[in-house]
Amino acid sequence: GSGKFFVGGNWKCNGTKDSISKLVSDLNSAQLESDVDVVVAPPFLYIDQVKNSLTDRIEVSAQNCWTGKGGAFTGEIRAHYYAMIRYKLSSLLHAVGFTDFVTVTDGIRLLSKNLLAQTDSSVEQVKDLGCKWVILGHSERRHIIGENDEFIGKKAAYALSQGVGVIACIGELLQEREAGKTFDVCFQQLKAFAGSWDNVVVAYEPVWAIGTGKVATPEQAQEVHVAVRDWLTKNVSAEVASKTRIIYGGSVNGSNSSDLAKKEDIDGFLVGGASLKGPEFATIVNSVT
Ligand code: G2H
Repeated sequence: GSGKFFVGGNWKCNGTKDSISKLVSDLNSAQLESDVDVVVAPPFLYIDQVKNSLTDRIEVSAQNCWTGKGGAFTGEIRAHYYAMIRYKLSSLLHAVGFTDFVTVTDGIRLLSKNLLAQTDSSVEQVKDLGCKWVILGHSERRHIIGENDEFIGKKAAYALSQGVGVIACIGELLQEREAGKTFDVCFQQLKAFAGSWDNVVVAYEPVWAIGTGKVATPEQAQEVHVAVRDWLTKNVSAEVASKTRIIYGGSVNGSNSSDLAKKEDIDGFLVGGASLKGPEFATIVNSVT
């Protein structure tokens, strides 16, 4: 493997003040192997609570961020995006002759259905809360919310420019795997993270393994991790390829993590469901070999 083992817990949109306080106290009392970078990514609304109660041993990550600074966007966690989309769509609707308020508003709602469901927070705020990392390109954002490589690439470049590390997620859909396109898809997605690689951890998360209980076999994961490392060698540098952590995500749990961790190119995990249970998450952290 490369560098220090890295395990991230992606809590996604789960938890309450109470359940998060329990999880934090379980994590605080867990015995964690010292040679592992451990990071958790709470929902935005709970980052401050977590940051104020969690041991410094564990770093905190945001689950998303915006491509620039915040500003005048009442009620939004995200910054510019909402306003930009509204502005573009309303100009478009005006241009094609819809001018009354209700039609324009409904039109915007319809056209921007997915885009408006975003919760991008400014990188400055993410940093201010004490987050060292941000998860970008997660398949739930790509495939449910509709984020594309270009947009993800901009977010990554901005986060890195502000000194926030990026957990860069890539991974193929089942039909892409079955069509033999796994490497192509992953390379395409990697390309979007072009730029500085110093503060990037690549998370390979095959979409068919996410939240499905259908974990990739150690061999399947290893095969893609090797391909990612080769891609880095050819397209960035041998040094970056050997230093960059490539972690696996998708239905990792306390029972399958140690077999995966034995593989040469699996440098850690991004854990969803199983990261909501402190003791199980600790088991995964401690599967470092
Ligand atoms: C993949 C993973 C964490 P889970 O999304 O990012 O989630 O472990 O629930 O499959």
